[in-house]
Amino acid sequence: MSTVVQPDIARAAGAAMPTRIASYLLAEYLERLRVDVIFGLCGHTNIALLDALSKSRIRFVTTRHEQVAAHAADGYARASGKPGVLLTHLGPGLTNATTGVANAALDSIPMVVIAGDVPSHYYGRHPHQEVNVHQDADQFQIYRPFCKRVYRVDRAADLPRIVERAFHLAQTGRPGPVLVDVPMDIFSADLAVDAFQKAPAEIARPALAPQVAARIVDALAKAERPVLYAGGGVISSRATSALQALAEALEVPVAHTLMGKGCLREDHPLLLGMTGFWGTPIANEKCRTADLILAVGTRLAEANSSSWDPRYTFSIPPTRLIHIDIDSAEIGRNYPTELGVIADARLALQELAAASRGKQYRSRGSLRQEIARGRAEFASNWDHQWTSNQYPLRPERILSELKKAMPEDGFIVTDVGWNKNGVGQQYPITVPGTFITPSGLATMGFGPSAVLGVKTAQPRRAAVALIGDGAFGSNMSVVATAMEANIPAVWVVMDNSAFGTIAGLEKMHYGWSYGCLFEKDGKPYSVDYAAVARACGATGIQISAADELGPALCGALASGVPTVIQVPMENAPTPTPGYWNINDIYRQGC
Ligand SMILES: Cc1ncc(C[n+]2csc(CCOP(=O)(O)OP(=O)(O)O)c2C)c(N)n1
Repeated sequence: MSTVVQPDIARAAGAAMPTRIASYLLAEYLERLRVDVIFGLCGHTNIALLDALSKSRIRFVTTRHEQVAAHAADGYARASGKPGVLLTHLGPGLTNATTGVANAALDSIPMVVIAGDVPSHYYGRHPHQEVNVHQDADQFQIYRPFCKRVYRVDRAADLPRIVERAFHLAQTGRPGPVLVDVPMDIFSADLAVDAFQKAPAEIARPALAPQVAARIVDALAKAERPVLYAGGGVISSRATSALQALAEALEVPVAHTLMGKGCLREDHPLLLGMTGFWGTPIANEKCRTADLILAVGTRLAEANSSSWDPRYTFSIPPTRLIHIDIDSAEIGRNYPTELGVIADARLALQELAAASRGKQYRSRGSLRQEIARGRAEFASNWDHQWTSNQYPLRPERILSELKKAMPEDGFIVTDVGWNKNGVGQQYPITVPGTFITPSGLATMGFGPSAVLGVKTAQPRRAAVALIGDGAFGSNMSVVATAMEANIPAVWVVMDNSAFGTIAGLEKMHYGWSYGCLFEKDGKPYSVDYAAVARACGATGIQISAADELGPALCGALASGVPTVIQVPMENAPTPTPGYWNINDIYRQGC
């Protein structure tokens, strides 16, 4: 009987092929994949890789909580276009990072998570921190619901193949996180010096066939009230120029999701704005009354679709829907679809733009005037607040000061709360990709940490985290990390002494905000976040009058020092022109 021997193992064991320790080979392989920064936190299971990283060109940014590292890796991926890389310890390290990795997954962000694990020779015996309640050495399964693939490396010889697969899968198709769970003995195993050879293949993304493009362009040209609807896929695939060319060629207005914001310059005459609960009335109305919508790179998810209620944002049918997405699972899920296309948003929109050049289309009548009027009418509800001197400040005043202080290509990183909803609805973004926000999982805690990754990816551009005090308070260690790693991020803390958005919701339905306010003995309780920043060696500024904010922002951006600007703010709700079904669910009484 012949014995089948794995060639890599045979080579590793044979005298002919020199070997080296796997972690050093891995670090060099990551360098060759152009990984230049890894965010993470140490543990006894991953220090072998840390030592290898210390001898590489890769920068390791140590955070003080794995959720921070995960969001930072996510922010880095969004701002660089490259996969984010996260390194965690086993058990509590991996579980601490779950929220950040799941958030990246639901926003289709490419990420490779490398986690240490228990020594493989102790699987199941409960070595220190093993997760084995249902199965031996089971920790990697914790990531299964939201990772594209979870790998546990059971043999050293598999490490090169699995790491290559992880980088391949994270970036191809619909991007997302992949877990590589590495038992610590495998980091220290011997591998043949040439074990890490294969690099992820270059991928030609799926394009749109010219005859399909001609059909779609024809449908748009003949439609009476067509709308282009752009999701985050348009931003992440860098398809905004093609979208603009298509919109202009056929004079079709453009609405967008939260993550699609920035798909057209905010002052473009064909831009309708964001749809849904926190959208704009003109975007909701034009989508609801459209005869044809071409949706690109969007999940048509609940918040942007007003809980799919046909009275508010989309009424499909009678509206016809053509939907282009990289993920076939998105097509036809929420609405009947006349034509679904699996394609990369940029390639598809480029093909459509080319096919639409010079094409005759139906008169759009007074469309541009209607858009201008609709947008101005809505803005008149709140634009007078842009100059409000009120103290605590109006949130709109904070936006206006930020707009004035920020270079056009600066990044605004939000969290959840007024910041996300208000920026999505009201802030004029003019450069695609400069609005970075958590949408799918919408986790509180994203903004303060993600800005670290954004600024690391684009050190020469401004990066401001616009966040609530709830979010900032949930992990203030970001300031210490910024100091240690010399990441001059700026945090603007919109301080309403509450989980304000939820406090407002509870107040509206139940008449009070029990459990949502920051209070001590029945009185508002406020943390001096600026002092916390100073305690970390960063700059901390307390705003005590509205006109102090502008100079504080300009100074912070120019200083090159991590800065926290604490801005007392009224808890004013974001206007909600759309609908959210939760508001029909709450019931009061016993
Ligand atoms: C981890 C997490 N917990 C809870 C929520 C629910 N939630 C949505 S908005 C919000 C309030 C956020 O408060 P803050 O950061 O102060 O911003 P504000 O609403 O006051 O603008 C909460 C708790 C969430 N999205 N994520």
